[in-house]
Parts: sequence; structure tokens; C-alpha cells
Amino acid sequence: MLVEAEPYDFSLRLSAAALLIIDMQRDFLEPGGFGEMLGNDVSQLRRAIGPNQALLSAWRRIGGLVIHTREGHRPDLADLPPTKYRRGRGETRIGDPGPMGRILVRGEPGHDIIPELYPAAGEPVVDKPGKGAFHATDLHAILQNRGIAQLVVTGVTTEVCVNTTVREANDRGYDCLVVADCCASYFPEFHDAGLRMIKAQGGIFGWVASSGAVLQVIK
Ligand code: TIU
Repeated sequence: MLVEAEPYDFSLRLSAAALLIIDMQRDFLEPGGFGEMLGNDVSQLRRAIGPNQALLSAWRRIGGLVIHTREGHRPDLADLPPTKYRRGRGETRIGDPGPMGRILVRGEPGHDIIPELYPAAGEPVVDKPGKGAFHATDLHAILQNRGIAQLVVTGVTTEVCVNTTVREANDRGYDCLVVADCCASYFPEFHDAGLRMIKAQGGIFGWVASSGAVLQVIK
């Protein structure tokens, strides 16, 4: 199955592909959450919800593997690097009480995935302490155990957790197809640059396609 993509068409093998949805968490996307508290415009991210819903439901319909990730830390914060804690010099930090529970702490309402894209029973949810979904997680093992070689990547934010994960995946031997309108950033120019960085130089990290192009071949 050929998906129209840049820098050239992507040869999708459904039996070896997983849909990887990065960090579509309430604290990043919902009004009143941590992202907005930091001064970010969450509407920039919310644009990706509809396209993700369409892609997720099509992917489920064909019985494809779906994996969700969440960025966050243990309630005791033992897995939180002091550098990450200190960085930003913000008044509110990871682990502090926020609008939707303790910020970026596992088990808190704000840490969970938005209801529109909530994981279905049996879909692995990978909790990650870093930006990349492979660092300090069992994602690679899960993918290897399922015979996955291709990742269709969506989520937020394009230049942070999506890009970091795609780079990690690239070095581990996975082909990545990033779905442009299913990713988003608080900074539109970083979204654009983040996608360009992936597909430049003949696809240095992977491919970029629209959700429409993916839907066309999996429908
Ligand atoms: N998931 C993810 O990208 N985490 C971030 O902290 N992103 C920001 O852009 N801040």
C-alpha cells in the first residue's frame, strides 16, 4: 500500500505497522491545564484532535495495533531528573498541585489522555519520563514482540516529543511516517520546521503525510 507522502511515497505494510499517538494528554491540550498555565495557546494543539480521531477509528477498524504514550513521573518523583525539575525556572513545577491534579504525575487527571482519544481496552499505554517514547520505557520490547517495523506517528508537540521519538525510532531501525495534521505545536513555526526536519535530505528521519493520504489507503 503506497501512501502519498514526502519526500516520496511511503510503502505501508499494515501487518508490520503501529499507530503511535504521542502525549495527547489533558494537561497539554485542555483549557485550564498545565500547558495553558504556562502561557501557551492550547487551541494550536486542539486542531490535531479531529484528525487523530478519524485516523484512530480507521486504524481500529482494520485491527491495527495502537499504542498511546503519556509524559509523566512517578508520584514520588524518583524518576524526575533534577535538571528537568529545575529547568524553566517556573513558579509551578512538575509534581506541584495544578488545575487538574499534580502536574505531570502519573495517576492524576491532567496526566491522562483526553477523552476524545481515550485508549481502548487492550491498547498499550506507555508511560514515559522523558520526551522520547523509547527512553526508559518498554516501547521497543512491545514493538519487537508484535513484529512492528513501521510507526505511523501522531501527537504533540511536533518539535518536542514527536521529533524526539521519531529520532529515537530511526536509530532503532523503525521507519516512521509522521502524520502532519495529526501533530501540533504551541508554536506553528516550530510545527512546520519540525516536519521539515524529518523529511529533509531524502527523508533523513522518515516521511510526512496528511491524514487524508493515510486514510485513503487504509479505508
Ligand atoms: N509531549 C511533549 O511534547 N511535551 C512537552 O513538554 N512539549 C512541549 O512542547 N512543551
